[in-house]
Amino acid sequence: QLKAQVMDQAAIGRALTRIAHEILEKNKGTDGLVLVGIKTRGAPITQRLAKKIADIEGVTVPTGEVDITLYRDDLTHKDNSKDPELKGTDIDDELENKTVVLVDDVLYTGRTVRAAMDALMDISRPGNIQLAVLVDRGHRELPIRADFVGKNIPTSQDEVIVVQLHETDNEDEVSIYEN
Ligand code: 3GP
Ligand code: 5GP
Ligand code: MG
Repeated sequence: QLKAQVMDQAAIGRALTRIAHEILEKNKGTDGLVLVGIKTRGAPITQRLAKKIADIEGVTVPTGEVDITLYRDDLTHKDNSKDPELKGTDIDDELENKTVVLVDDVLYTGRTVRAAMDALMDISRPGNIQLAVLVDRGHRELPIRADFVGKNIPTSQDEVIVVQLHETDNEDEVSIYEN
């Protein structure tokens, strides 16, 4: 059941523009920068950030994807007995000593990000891993935080953030639903 629309297309666009600037500011440009999206919706967000960075800086940064699977059939109830695991990656760029910015749509417990970091560090040894998310909904279960946040949306455990992107869902919108 829909409770509230929290970001529209313009708000999502502005948040990602700001994050693109923040990534460039924190890293003093694009040197050694690689953006890695966590599937599914982290991937189009990564491409949007890469495009904004190219528009701002005139440099195309390498991008990649990791596929982290949640072994859960019910997204509304956390199964704490199993952690998310790597399903696949398309990262062929050398990450050795690079600054990798992981990108996801929603940050919740932090377990997906932890799995993504494990996967990256199995491939190579990045010099630095940073995290960008469109939405931080709270409820962390690990000592993980995002370096770049589109919007902090405090939620209860039985609420769900629905992120729709035009690449995957034909429209740009972030809303809160209650089960
Ligand atoms: P995504 O793969 O595009 O990020 O986890 C599978 C999908 O279900 C995710 O899409 C996510 O958007 C959506 N989803 C909605 N609520 C939840 C939730 O509470 N937990 C998880 N893991 N995914 C959720
Ligand atoms: P975590 O592992 O931090 O609990 O969850 C992060 C992953 O689960 C993200 O990839 C995200 O897509 C998904 N996720 C967790 N909670 C939500 C939510 O409320 N809404 C959406 N859209 N995705 C969520
Ligand atoms: Mg996601």
